[in-house]
Amino acid sequence: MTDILELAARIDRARLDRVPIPQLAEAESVDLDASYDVQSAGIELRRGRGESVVGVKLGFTSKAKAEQMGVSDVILGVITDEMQVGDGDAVDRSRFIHPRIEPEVAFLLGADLDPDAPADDQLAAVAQVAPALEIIDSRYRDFRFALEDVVADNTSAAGFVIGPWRELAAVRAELDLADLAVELAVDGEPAATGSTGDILGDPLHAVAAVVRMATRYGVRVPAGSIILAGAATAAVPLPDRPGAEVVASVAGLGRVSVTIG
Ligand code: OOG
Repeated sequence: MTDILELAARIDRARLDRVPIPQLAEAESVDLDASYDVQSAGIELRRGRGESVVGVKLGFTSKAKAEQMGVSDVILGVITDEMQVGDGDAVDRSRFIHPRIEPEVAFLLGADLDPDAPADDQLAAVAQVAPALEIIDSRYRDFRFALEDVVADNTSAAGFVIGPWRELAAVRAELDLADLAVELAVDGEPAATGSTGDILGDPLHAVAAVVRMATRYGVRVPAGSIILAGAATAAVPLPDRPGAEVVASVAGLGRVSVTIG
């Protein structure tokens, strides 16, 4: 039988020690359900140290990301308060192993997600929207993994930055959320470009995907949760020069930035 707690502890130790480990799926029989159990056991370890869960993230919602990593299914991870970096603040790069950064769209829930409600009513639970940055950092050697590995590793979640929130209804009255240009810039130079439409065809589709996966894998997503809808472009390495600035801009929504401390 797969030892869920042992695998969770192994990944947790890799993260804390910043020493990458071999993929699990190579040596152990870990199926996708077991991987989500490992992820959840890892989150319990973090909660035991005082971290709070603040939301969820999706991964591999864009073709660019799925192709970059050679993986095809959408995956769900959990984000905690310890991962959040303030907009414009410095992030300590030495916390990570081989971090990458990607531009995203984030949603804030004003109500609980109701798995039994029709898709349109689920959207009504979303109160606000913001441009966001996600820092990912695989705990596996060479940033290489199978789907089961990356799910067990909490979908490489490592950090996130949320830009200015705006009321979703006001934004939708003004803009087509499925067709906004996205740019990731490092020190003012474009590093990746895409469109919000690259996120599941429309980042709002992330809400139904979260409902489906959270129900299936027993993840709670209450009012007040943040949803990171997934990257719009491939990820780029987090620069390692102190003072370097990374900015994500989403046309019409605004910008969000982080500097390397
Ligand atoms: C997994 C996380 C992918 C996204 O937005 O596609 C992800 C990884 O690439 O390490 O967060």
